[in-house]
Amino acid sequence: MSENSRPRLYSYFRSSCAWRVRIALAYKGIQYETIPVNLLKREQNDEKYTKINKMAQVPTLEMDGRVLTQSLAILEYLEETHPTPPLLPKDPFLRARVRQLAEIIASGIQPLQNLSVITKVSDDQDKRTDFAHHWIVKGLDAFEKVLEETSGQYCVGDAVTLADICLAPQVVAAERFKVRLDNYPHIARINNNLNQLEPFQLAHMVNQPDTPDEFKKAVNIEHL
Ligand SMILES: N[C@@H](CCC(=O)N[C@@H](CS)C(=O)NCC(=O)O)C(=O)O
Repeated sequence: MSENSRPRLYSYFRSSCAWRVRIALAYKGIQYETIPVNLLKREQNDEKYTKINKMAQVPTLEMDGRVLTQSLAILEYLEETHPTPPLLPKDPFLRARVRQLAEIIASGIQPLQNLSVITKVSDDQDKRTDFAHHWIVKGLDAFEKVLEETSGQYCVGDAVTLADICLAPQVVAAERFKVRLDNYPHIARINNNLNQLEPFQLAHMVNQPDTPDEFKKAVNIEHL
């Protein structure tokens, strides 16, 4: 890996964590190569891959001759190395608000819907869905309440931030676990606004090199 080569993102089309990084890369106009890691085929556990990602998860980003894991750490790195366009507000309190919202999803929801967690919960698909559903509802209830105070066009005011980057993939995961958005008017409204933006469309799971055909057909990209 040379310092000047194009960044390489180890990604899975439906992974909400890899999806966050895809949005940030697209938002900041950084060209990159996707290296698919098929989570259902357990490619994340391949010995070669766990050498670069000790948690056996996606995403992993190879950039500037170095390797980074953990999506929020990667997002912060991209923000610091490519500050324009920004994904954090200037005001320290609002920056904390953005991180507060991002953490609700990244720590409070996503780990509890993650493949390796729900497969430990039960062999029964319905029980797995119930488990993930419970935690998604708890987290989105809290997220929606914070949005009552912080949101404008997007999660915090009228500029896209890391909170929005966490939200858009989480909404799709919520729908997958049968959580309806009717109870979340702010989340639904903001998600709709985000889906109009090109970086969010480029990063969407239906638009990836490893997206299976049935997922490409399932969503009409023009109406994202
Ligand atoms: N905290 C990590 C979580 C990464 C993570 O859970 N990735 C999921 C996909 S969203 C994964 O690779 N799951 C594979 C598995 O559970 O075996 C991050 O934000 O990058």
